[in-house]
Amino acid sequence: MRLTTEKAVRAAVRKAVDSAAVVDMHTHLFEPRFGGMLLWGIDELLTYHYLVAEVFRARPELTCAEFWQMPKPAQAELIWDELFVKRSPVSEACRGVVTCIEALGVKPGPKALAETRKLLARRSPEEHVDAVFRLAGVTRAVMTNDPFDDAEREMWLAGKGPRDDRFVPALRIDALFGEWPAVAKKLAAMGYKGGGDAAGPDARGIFEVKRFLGDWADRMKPAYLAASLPPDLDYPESNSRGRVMAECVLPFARERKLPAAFMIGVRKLVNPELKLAGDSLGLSKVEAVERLCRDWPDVRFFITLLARENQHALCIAARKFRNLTPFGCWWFLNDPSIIREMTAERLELLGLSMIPQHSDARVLDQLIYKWTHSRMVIGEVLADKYADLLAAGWVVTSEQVRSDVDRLFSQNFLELAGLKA
Ligand code: HDL
Ligand code: ZN
Repeated sequence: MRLTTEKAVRAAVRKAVDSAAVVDMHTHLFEPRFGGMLLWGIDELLTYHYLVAEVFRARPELTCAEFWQMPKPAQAELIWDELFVKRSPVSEACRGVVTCIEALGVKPGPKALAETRKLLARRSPEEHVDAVFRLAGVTRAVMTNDPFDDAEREMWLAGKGPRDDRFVPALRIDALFGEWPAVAKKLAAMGYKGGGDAAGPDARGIFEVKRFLGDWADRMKPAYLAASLPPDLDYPESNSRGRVMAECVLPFARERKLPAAFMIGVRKLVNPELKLAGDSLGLSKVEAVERLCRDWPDVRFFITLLARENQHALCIAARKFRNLTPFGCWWFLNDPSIIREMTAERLELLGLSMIPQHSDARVLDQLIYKWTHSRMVIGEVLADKYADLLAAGWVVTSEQVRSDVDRLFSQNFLELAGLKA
């Protein structure tokens, strides 16, 4: 239907965005068959590492050691008291908990922690997956599956069922990019015995890394190969990481037509006491991303960078290389003010050829808030763009808006990853 007024255009965009089925291309969620590895419920929501970093700021005298030795429910109660009762939950991570509680049907307020615990105590993980996927409007969530994690490896080797195909595997390979002697030790413990030295794997080592990747790709059938990498990543590199990248990972990705999803810019554990909350960011080398895309034109790269200052250059790099798809507002960028800025520059420079968001959810319930909040902001930015088009005299129809929005929230990823709709 043709939309002839700005009001009608904005209403159509809002409707399309709020009802779009989402394929979430990067999460840390697990199918219920993985048991306790799937985190869900209010205590997990409150002890999410984003909130842990914030509670230490509210309680400067509380030592990290004291906090970590508290049982999880006590940690949750402390965070609730400091960030939700004594103070208004204005941060994005805190507001997210409020959005979840409200969506789950509990009246937000000082008593909501107890209420939500009571509500969810009656639920099975499977029931909660159904409820949360429905509330979040998510149809599929890509997991982060790390064969170097002992517990997870055992789960995959045991092949416990039943599979829930709303969860899509992704083969996480950060560990391959460490110093080769340590990498070789880990691989040898799994039966992949390759040689090499500090400069990286030798021919046998290269063969064994590719055999490892092949075995796990056969086992997991991943949507892509995934790795989070530090800001100093360069390409090419004459070190262990560079040799594994150029001799193992990228040739394997090309042979198997598997996309590579690289998340670049994390500086691990700048404050080790905070554990998962202790990571920070750094400026990445966008030129390295350009060289990767230039030298491996048959590999699809999904790239997200952690520094706000890298985002414009990443869009320009994507204009130069069609095998580069920027995705998501990752981690410290997943805040309304920055999502707005990143979405506008991506639409202005890349049109609809990008993936505006992923949730990075670690706790199942987070799908609700991460997508509710993102739909709100992305929808506003999109509505501005269609209003501009209308003002320029373009014919805007609700059908075209719907089709465009579906590209952004699901189709782009499904097509580029070669997944069935
Ligand atoms: O490496 C990653 O996948 C990051 O997303 C980290 O998991 C990070 O801790 C995170 O949770 N970001 O949202
Ligand atoms: Zn992540």
